[in-house]
Amino acid sequence: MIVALAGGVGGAKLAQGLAMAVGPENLSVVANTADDFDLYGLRICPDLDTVMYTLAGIADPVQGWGVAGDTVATLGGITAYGRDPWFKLGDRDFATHILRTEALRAGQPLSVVTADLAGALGVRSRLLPMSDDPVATQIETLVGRLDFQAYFVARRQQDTVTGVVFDGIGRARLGPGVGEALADAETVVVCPSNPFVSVGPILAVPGMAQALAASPAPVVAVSPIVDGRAIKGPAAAMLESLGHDVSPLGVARLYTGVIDGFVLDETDAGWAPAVAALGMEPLVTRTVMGGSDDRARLAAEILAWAGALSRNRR
Ligand code: FO1
Repeated sequence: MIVALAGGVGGAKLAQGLAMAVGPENLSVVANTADDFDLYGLRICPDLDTVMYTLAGIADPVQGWGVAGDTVATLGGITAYGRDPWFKLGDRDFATHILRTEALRAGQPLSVVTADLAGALGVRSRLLPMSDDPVATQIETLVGRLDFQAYFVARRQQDTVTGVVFDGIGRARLGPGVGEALADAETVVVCPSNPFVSVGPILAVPGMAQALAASPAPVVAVSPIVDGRAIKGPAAAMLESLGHDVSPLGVARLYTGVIDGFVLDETDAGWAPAVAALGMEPLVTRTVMGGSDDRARLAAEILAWAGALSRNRR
């Protein structure tokens, strides 16, 4: 079993590549749920949905999130009532949130609801929420503490980030199946997702560090920073404002003690010796993923390399 730890779009792309490389049944994806929030009375789980739609082959290829070709009639109706449609939910996407909310209200845990929704869309990999318990990322900024999606979408990541808080993390338990997947894993891949707000919450769930440490698998991470920039989103700005190097090395340092190997883009080959000096094996390759060929090639390359890595993180 291959286990991927994934946030949103970058995580979903590599997860799809891994599914293609090893067969979807041989992949479990542990997804961040700390971006989840309530809107219009519905439970929205952006990272779970981004991974689910991507693995189902129906994700919007341009945005990376939402459903390809989705319409926005419902949002149009909401706008007609004078509300600001600040979070773009397509009509088909609304169906996911409606059914999820109905099942959660009926008492089903998020892990069960997610498995049902993903299964109905034909996803054959296991999609595991990091926790069934609610955790909410809050971003400390110069204008005060903001809910994650207020920072990320409504205010377009314009605020300087001074801290990140995972509200509820102390009470959260690992999602069902997560510990078992890690115990069975051949390789664990930390996807090229934001280390603070996508991977950070997953690693912060009580029990996760122990489960990773106890896993027999090598743990490898892929840099979300290429040539000094984030592939997508605010990772570079966060590294800078939180006092880290805006480089693959800055990311690798955050994973010290957690990972055995670190994948850098070929444009960042010069950082490989410094990554190796952290006690991690570096792999330099082309990490920027366009279409499915790129995703499958990168995934296969990572797995072939990681399979020969020794566990050296402790
Ligand atoms: N991201 C945006 O930048 N703007 C949006 O309006 C938006 C809507 C949206 C709807 C459903 C969904 O599953 C994801 C959506 N995202 C949107 C992406 C999401 O906010 C972020 O990618 C993650 O939360 C960060 O990983």
